[in-house]
Amino acid sequence: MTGPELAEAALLLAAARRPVVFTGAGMSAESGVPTFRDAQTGLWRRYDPQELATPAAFRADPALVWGWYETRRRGVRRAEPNPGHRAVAAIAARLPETVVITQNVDDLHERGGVPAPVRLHGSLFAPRCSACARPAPLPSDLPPSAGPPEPHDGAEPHDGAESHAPEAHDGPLDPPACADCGAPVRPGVVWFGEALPSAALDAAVEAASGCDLLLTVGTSALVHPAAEIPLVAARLGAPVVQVNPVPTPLDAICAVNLRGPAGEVLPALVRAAWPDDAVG
Ligand code: BJW
Ligand code: ZN
Repeated sequence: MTGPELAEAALLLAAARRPVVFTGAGMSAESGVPTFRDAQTGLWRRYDPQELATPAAFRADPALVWGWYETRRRGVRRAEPNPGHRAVAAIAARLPETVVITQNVDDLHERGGVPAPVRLHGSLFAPRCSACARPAPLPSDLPPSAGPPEPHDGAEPHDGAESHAPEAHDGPLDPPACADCGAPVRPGVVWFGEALPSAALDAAVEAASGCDLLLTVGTSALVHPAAEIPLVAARLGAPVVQVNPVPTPLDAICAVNLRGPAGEVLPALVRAAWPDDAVG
């Protein structure tokens, strides 16, 4: 990728000392992890993610919601960081005051070389009790020995075409019980209507308030309060550079819009910012 926009963004990145990289689901798309608003596949085709990612959905049908997250967690386990994740790590290595803020619940930034991103929406890998909040162990990733999942009310029959052998599970699944109080264990993510972890939100607002560049990557910027992080930076005068194949509500506040996939644009941006470095 080349062009005047890339050159302009590269100048901004090369001049930055305290950049914030703010990421959404598009960051992991080229790793094969579906974005939140992508159409669901397999058994999950008929469900709307916005309706599954709620406390009410979990209360109404814990097996449905737990099974959806287990399917996704296992998908993420099989995924690898893409060149975009590695480019973000290269920025953080070049500029040690970089803060990476992610809305993603996968672990691809960590595996891509950013050890401690600020996580606004939790993690697929930190289940906890839905009643007493005690952290719970992750279920084993071994395929269940009992065979295919039980049919479940309302779910489509599994036609086998999209199964992910040898990990046979892909469907509703009863959550484990808390070892302390027996209540169902829930995914350690932030659902609609729930407060974001205050330490993470505070860290994100502080970083955005003090940054000298905000690079937003792969987010539709539809979900609040996370979507306000780039706005905070812009309001305080930091240039905002966006990487996304399509327009978003952030277009208007961006100094540069780089239309393209993160896995191609970010390595090109790093190479253009520091042509003499062997990174990205
Ligand atoms: C590529 C690409 C490639 C593709 N390269 N790019 C203000 C206004 C309106 C509503 C609200 C408001 N404030 C709060 C609300 C309500 C609500 C909300 O925002 N609703 C909106 C939908 C209207 N917010 C909340 O409920 C939040 N809580 C809250 O406000 O609590 C108040 C409270 C305070 C005190 C006490 C109690 C309560 C919580 C929000 C939690 C969001 N959680 C989720 C689910 C996490 C678990 C899970 O994954 O299942 O987080 S929702 C979902 O959206 C997920 C994501 O992190 C988040 C953002 O999505 P993201 O990352 O932008 O993904 P997509 O799919 O939308 O977009 C992908 C983008 O990538 C696209 O643009 C593509 O083009 C692009 N792309 N390929 C680069 N290769
Ligand atoms: Zn408990």
